[in-house]
Amino acid sequence: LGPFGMMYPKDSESRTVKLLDGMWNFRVDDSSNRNRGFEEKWYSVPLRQTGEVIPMPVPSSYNDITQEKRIRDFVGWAWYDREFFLPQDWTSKRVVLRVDSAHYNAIVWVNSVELVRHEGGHLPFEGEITRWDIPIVLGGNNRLTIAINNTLSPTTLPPGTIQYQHDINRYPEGYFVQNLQMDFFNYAGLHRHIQLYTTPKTYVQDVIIATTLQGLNGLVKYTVSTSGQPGNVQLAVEIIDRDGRVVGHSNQFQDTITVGDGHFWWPYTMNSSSPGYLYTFEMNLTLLSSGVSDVYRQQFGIREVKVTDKQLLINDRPFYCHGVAKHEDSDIRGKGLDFALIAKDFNLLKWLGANCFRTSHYPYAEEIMDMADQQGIVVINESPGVGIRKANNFGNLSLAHHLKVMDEMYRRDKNRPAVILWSVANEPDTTHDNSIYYFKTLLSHVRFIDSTRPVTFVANSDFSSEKVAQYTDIICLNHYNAWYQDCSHTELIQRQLTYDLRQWYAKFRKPIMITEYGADTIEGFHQDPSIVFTEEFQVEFMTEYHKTFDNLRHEFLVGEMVWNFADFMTAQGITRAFGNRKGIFTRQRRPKTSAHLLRSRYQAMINNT
Ligand code: GCB
Repeated sequence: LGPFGMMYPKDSESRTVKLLDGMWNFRVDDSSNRNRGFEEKWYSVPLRQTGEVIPMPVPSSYNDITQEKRIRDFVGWAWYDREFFLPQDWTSKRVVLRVDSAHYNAIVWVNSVELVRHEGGHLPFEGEITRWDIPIVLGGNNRLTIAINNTLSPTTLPPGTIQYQHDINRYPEGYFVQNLQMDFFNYAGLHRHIQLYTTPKTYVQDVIIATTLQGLNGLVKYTVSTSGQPGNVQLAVEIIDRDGRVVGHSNQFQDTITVGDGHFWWPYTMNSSSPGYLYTFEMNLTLLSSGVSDVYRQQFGIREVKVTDKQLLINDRPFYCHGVAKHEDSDIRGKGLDFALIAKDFNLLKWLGANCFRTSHYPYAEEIMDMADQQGIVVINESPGVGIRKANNFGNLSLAHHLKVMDEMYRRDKNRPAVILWSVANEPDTTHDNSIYYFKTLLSHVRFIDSTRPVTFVANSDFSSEKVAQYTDIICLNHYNAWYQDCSHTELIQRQLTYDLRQWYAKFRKPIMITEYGADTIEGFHQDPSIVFTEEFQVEFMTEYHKTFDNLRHEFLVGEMVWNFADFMTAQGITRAFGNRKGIFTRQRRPKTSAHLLRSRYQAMINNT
């Protein structure tokens, strides 16, 4: 996992955070070999970026910002740079640059020297800029350059392919397109915050907190790792409740603290008076020779997740997930982090009465995960392993990268109470023989690094040919009866869905969750009797699914999630009119009729729990 725990940068007595959000310089490298930026060293300080650079907001996807198709649909290296000032009084500090998300491959330079590289678009990475070989200027300006490449290949996550066209009568020389194996636009850019933060030279690197319940008490087992040697440093740990009371403490790097009569972390639908209760785990590390301390405060919740053969239990009580599958997606900013959008989406989740969402189909921003922790919204945390369908996606290179991504996800989100389930992939071809070794290895690896949460993948295979589901803890299924099969025939939904789910249960004997069901619907389209794409059809379609869910809920069904929370952008194609329109909200978050249907269903469920 590397030495660092990827703790989220936070201000404290010993740490300062400086955000580098704002307008950066930007250009795409659309030269014929797509390599001009490296040949001309666009990262080098005296040259900076040559040619025309344009202002580009960070965080944001770059695709929808300009009026140029070549930028929207660009495939290759895009270059960002900016200056930043380093205060003189950071002299005795360790200074780290953290990139919360850069899609997909990224190389970072500080003052022309390469700082760090990273593969993967949805997880943070960082590098220490006070490293000996980086010529930083304290009390002056420095230059930061980040080149990102959004090309998806058979070994990236998500995978994709580059298809060259060799017919020179019909295509110009070297013509290629990026083919996707997923149903969302491949937005690219510096999608989340870029931050600088300081720590003392001896600092807290990471903390892993795992909780269990013992009657009314919470057992908080933790491991703190630090850059200092045990004999040279002293650690003080305190657990502090919401009212600022110290309810537990220790001086050990590894220990179990009992929090008597603890406030457990509950989903808001299971305990509306005190949902999402978070404690603070405060670490104070002192270097004995100098007396310099590092202070870091990590939020956590006391809760326990268990799975039986037909139930999902949170704190030993059955939990039924009624929620949505989402995307990070909106007008103009694409997948760019936006606090207004985050707040709006959580307000809409509450308005609906949703108690859970899936991070389909990649890890979401940490700021979104924080809201889920705080508000008691349960999260199925999904990796970017979407569309692993071709035989060459099951190779060793793909697997090695997928294992690394799961490590990075765990490293980032391990202490989040909201995360109750890891999903390693969405709709892989698990009827393929090559998928068995791939997924057995992946699922057992995740169980090995995290024994406190169940693990799954999201399937859309037929129960009869499924080869991997037996290795999961919960079966997650996407079903599109009366949409992709028997289109428009809502009268078949109950029969087909009931048959299928019972077969799945009979074969695997594990709880089942429906992680997707939905129908494309254009707001304002109406017809009675309903036809596909109308608001009436979406309502009728969902109503049939709901009847089935209600029948199976008391047997083995542990959750339902509509596809999708909101309309979202996809690649252009003849089946997608302005993107995927299965949202119950429009892309601008306006409710379709179906949102009202779901709201009355979910609100009634809350009142019955
Ligand atoms: C699915 C995929 C999702 C698609 C959806 C659809 O099964 O998991 O990414 O967007 O179907 O609408 O086709």
